Amino acid sequence: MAGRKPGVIALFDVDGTLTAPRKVVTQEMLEFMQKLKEVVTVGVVGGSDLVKISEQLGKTVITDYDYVFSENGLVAYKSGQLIGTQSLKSFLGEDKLKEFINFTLHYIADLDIPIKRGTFIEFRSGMLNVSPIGRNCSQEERDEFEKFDKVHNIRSKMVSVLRDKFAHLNLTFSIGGQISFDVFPHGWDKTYCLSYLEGFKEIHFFGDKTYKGGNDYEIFESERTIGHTVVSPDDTAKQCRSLFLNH
Ligand code: M1P
Repeated sequence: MAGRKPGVIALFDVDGTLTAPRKVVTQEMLEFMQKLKEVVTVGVVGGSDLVKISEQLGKTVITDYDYVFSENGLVAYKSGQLIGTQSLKSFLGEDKLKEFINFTLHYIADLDIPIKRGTFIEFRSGMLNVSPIGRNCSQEERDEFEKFDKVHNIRSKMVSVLRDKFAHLNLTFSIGGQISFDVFPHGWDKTYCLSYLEGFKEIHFFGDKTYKGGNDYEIFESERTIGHTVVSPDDTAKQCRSLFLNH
């Protein structure tokens, strides 16, 4: 594409960076991203699976962006083509996986929280997503859980129990959204997607959870990226305008 800066990629987190958390991207942001694609390579890296990223960024997401990394890049697409996947099942093996799932479901069963719905563990390609309230709660119930969790620390207490109990499995627990946390092997955080970007000399990463413990922290801190902290999708567009569009 004429006018594109060679060797430069702008890589974006999804929730809180391109969209409001778990909400659909605005038309304005979509148009902005298309404009940005004229001057740099553009990629997206989310903790969610492709189904959820598509709900937020649109059904044509894998062709709209040069790179789409779902599950932190454990499932990776380039120009609409699948270029790599990682498997948690192969990494852990069925026995350890079952032990972890059984313990986690027992823990949730014993948890006294105001409401519970369904899908407490979502089994993804490279990770498990664990939700104490259950993933198929409504938007209102999701917002209520988030508030409740801020006061009662349901997820962080659960994570610390799981981290101790399964220390031997070398797992990372990442609280990136409102109602759940992701579980994957050490190193399978968002830095994983950088293995697909060897040819780039400048990798600009934009994310909102770039603080220690946030799910953008590792990639933000990586020596391979130039990290940018944003506070909202509008802030993302503003920072990109001044960095890449010179206004
Ligand atoms: O992108 C951040 C997180 O988004 C979702 O979290 P929640 O449903 O808790 O708001 C999940 O898809 C999670 O995997 C992801 O990290």
